[in-house]
Amino acid sequence: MDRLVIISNRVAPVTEGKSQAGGLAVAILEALRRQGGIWFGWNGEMIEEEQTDPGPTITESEQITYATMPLKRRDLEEYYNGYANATLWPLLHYRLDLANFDNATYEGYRRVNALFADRLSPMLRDKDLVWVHDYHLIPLGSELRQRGCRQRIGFFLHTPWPSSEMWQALPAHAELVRALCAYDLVGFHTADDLNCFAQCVTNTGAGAVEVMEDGVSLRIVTPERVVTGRVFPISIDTAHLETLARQAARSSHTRRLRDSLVGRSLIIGVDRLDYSKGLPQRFNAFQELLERYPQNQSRVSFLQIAPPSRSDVTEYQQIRRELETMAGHINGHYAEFDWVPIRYLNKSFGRRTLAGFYRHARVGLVTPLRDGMNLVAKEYVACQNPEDPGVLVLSRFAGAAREMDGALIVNPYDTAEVAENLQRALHMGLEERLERHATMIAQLRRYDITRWREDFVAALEGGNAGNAGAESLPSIDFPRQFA
Ligand code: GDG
Repeated sequence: MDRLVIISNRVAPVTEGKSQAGGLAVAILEALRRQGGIWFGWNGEMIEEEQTDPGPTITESEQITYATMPLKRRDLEEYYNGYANATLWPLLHYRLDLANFDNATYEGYRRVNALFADRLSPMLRDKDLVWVHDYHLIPLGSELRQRGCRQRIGFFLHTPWPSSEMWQALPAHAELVRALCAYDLVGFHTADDLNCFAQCVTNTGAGAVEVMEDGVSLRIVTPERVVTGRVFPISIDTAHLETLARQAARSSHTRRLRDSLVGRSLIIGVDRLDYSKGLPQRFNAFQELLERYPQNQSRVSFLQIAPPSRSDVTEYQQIRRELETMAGHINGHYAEFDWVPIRYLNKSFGRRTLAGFYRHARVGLVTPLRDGMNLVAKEYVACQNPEDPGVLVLSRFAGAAREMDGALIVNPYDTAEVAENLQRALHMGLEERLERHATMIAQLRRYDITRWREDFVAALEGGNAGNAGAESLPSIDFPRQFA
């Protein structure tokens, strides 16, 4: 088997039992644990301008070779906090109002991508399969090509790809689309994302787009190469989580949670603290539930776990303050001496503990305003007791809504609708819960994280004819212009 080399902004080695928040890190780790390979990227450390860059440090653990390097203060400020998280992230999540367009940060973004390419290219062997992850590293493929790398290089985007109109607001929009055309394979979570990307390719004249015979991929013909664009809906390690949740049902943390609820129903939310996750709207919807259906007062508790992320970016500091205030108001207004409606926790828990919490919760509440996929939705389903499962209430704007069709699908902006569906979920009979859970767990067993990785790697290996796994995907209605 050829060597798999994975590159992501942040490399996060995780030792068993230690908590890790963030979908990309969770997914890459699951993927590499099975196949082995190299994981290249930033080690999370910052060095000062005058310090000499020591280059990548190599460590090995559990079949995985970690090649990590520190970044300089200015690089981090411009590339990571700046262009990646204050320009691209909001834009990719349809938040033009929050996007900051600044040429200096774009230069920093290009500089760090070039630096990654400088450090990585000497490590590559001819037959390596190179897999670049996420919006931080869009230009890495073209930087590697400029350094003579002829390996097969794939790119996967973990966020949504926005409409072409939205994307064009970015001054560097055409340049970044052309940069994506330096890859052999470009993967997205959903057909909508792929279609929007293809539209951008057409509008910018970066290539000619055609639908491939498998019905789920696009062929993008550019003067330099033929690029495949395809849908790979990311998934979870379903079997592992099912076992973990079964075991965790008896753990001391789950017992403590259960005891603290004294028979009340639990609604759970688990999200990185991020404005894309729709947390203020979710808090409002929970309040609406208590108002519209007052019988839930003193009977239902809402546990929201929200580990802070990207706390150097102003918008993340603001949302944190906003949520603290909201939780304070709602609790101040409704709490009783023996009941607090919202348990709002800004910290992370181990995966086993989370699995036990998911299993104990009657409702999984996942209401992002936009989300590439949302792994929490899938994890919640996998952790349920199949004989007495809880109900998933899921935003229509999460990629997961395309697959999790047994969920109650809601519009996260519609507070009343979310409240009604929470009420419905809390009172749903066993038969309906069983039926809804069965369809979703079957999909998660069929298409798990291993399958996702194997499909991507096979498509990357197989050249443009690679259509591995295509039969397990729903066929896509591509717009006529690509047919
Ligand atoms: C990006 C995209 C896409 C959260 N809190 C804790 C914890 N987590 C874990 C969850 C889950 C992961 O972090 C979060 O993944 P999501 O998919 O929900 O969201 P993002 O972090 O925004 O991920 C997203 C994903 O990449 C993969 O492509 O689905 O759309 O935005 O696994 O369980 N884990 C632990 N403790 C916590 O407190 N252990």
